Amino acid sequence: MGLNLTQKILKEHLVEGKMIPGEEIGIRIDQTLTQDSTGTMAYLQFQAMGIDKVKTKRSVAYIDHNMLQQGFENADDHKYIQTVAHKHGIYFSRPGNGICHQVHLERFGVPGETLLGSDSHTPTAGGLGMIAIGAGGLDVAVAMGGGTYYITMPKVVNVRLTGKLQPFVTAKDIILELLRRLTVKGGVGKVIEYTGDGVKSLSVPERATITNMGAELGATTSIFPSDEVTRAFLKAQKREEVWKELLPDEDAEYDEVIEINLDELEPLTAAPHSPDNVKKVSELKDVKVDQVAIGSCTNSSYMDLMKVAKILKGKTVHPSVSLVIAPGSKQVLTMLAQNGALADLIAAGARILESGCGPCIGMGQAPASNAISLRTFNRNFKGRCGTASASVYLVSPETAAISAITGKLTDPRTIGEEISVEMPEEFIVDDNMIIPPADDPDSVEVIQGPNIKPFPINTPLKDEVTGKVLIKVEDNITTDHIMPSNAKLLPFRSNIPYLAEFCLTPCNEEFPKRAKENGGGFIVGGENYGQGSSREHAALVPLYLGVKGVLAKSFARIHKANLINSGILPLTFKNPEDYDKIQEFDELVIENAVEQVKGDTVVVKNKTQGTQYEMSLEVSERERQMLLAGGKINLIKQQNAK
Ligand code: MIC
Ligand code: SF4
Repeated sequence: MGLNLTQKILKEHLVEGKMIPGEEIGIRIDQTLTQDSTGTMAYLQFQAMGIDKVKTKRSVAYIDHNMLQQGFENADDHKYIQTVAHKHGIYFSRPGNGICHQVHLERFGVPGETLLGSDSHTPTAGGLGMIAIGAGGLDVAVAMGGGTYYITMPKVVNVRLTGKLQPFVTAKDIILELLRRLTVKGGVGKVIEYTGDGVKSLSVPERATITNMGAELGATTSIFPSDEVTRAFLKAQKREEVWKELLPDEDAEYDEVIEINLDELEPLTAAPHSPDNVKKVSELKDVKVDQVAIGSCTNSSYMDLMKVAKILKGKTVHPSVSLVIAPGSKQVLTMLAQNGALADLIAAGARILESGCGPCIGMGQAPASNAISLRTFNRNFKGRCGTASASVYLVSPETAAISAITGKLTDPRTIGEEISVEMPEEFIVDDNMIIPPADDPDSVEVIQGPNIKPFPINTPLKDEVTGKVLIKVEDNITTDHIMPSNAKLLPFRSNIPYLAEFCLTPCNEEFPKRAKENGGGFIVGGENYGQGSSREHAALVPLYLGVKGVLAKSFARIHKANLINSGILPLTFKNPEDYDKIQEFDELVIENAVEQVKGDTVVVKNKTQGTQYEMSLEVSERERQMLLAGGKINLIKQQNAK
């Protein structure tokens, strides 16, 4: 039986386990990336491991998220990351050089290699034929130290693309179509592998838009083959030497097959407040727009912004619209500047932001009260833009640009004139904003400013785990609910005690107070609890507040791993009706917890109601040891002591 591309790359990197879907496997990691809002924590953890130099083929630290610098905090973190990277063999991408995923695609990604990143959109590099996975900072720290990365062997879903995109229908619409069909939890436990004739017509940045937003499906990762299109892209980046052809075997088997005929697609949008609330743009009438934001790791490539520039050339942004554009990288911005497209954007009235995440993570450009914002980004969770009453629609750059002119959500096909942008034969390559690791690491002093506080560490599991239900929340709670991130809070990513004051407050303002007054307790969640980002703060902050376990209908992959790394029990209701019965403030107890956690079923007694719930503990043997030890760091310490 032939292998699909996912299986081929995983097989080549397999260190432990059998490649049977559902079983845990350990893989070797070739490359890592961090960004600044998760990086500080990751490097503190790396330093705590006492390893001098990273053991990966390539590790890169990016500064792209926390760039507003309203106080000293972000700049302190930047300085810490720069010096720690310099000392330990890590490349440092300076602020202004661009969004980690865009720059990694341009300058570092290698087909066939594995990449682990402390950001959920790391799968972007799957557009180059990498197995690229998002994880919590601690897992990335371990991988930098040469440690194995563990995942559940995924099922591989084959998305066969046939036909060709029609004018003004884009890669964004392909991934929105998939989100429409599969929903935000449809990809959990799966890798999405793209094949079919339609693949050939998609450039690497277009493929990367699709693999990027595969994160919103909850997928482990997404991947495209490495073919002549990939070669041309790498050649244009002056990196052809890293190219190799990587295709699935002709008789490859897949766990599931989905067909998408590109000819039949039309411009789509994810309406508020979820990336899977997908509608046809043509069917939404009279959506008046207040803000249009173009950029993010999904849609900020040279090709994307050139299309936007062509649409805006000679036009003026509608008087009621504020248009902001954040180019994905210094390379993109330089090229737009040199060929005059930047002048067209500015002349049309666009507000140009520096190359970084910016409004995508609420770092500035919060829309007005009750505003409608069209964004080329990947997440439209309520409040993520910085304004709780605003409504965000996710769209393609073409739809965004046209709508910025008309002032309402507009199907770009209605403007008539077809635009074409050719992939450049050569990109402007200048890595002067990437600082290589020091030749003399001993002379490098790591600078750790006062904003950087120690992170909490759990204690080994106690035999009796008790506490109240501190909060009960619905399905699809995101890490943006658990640990909100915006311009006010992002500067405190290295300050867990401060962040704790905001934990789960979008769901209930009282949560931090309740947790403190009761000395911790339990969280009850619905389906897909913890979807979204990789931020381990969504586990570290509950840990700091004394949360001992989360009882949910199901969990998102990265968040579940982060809970386990922190020694917090992720328990799944065996009988979903129990979710309906359990109430806030019920007093829970897990008796004989140590014994119970050694098995697959944990009985949680509800002392208030005089009932009990059978919960599944769906973890590997290795994860079980972590839960018993009180988290990954404790387990590593125990193992080192032996
Ligand atoms: C996001 O898009 O939510 C982020 C900000 O990039 C996060 C990482 C973080 O919270 O720092 C992610 O996607 O993992
Ligand atoms: Fe940055 Fe937004 Fe991409 Fe997250 S999703 S890495 S915040 S651009």
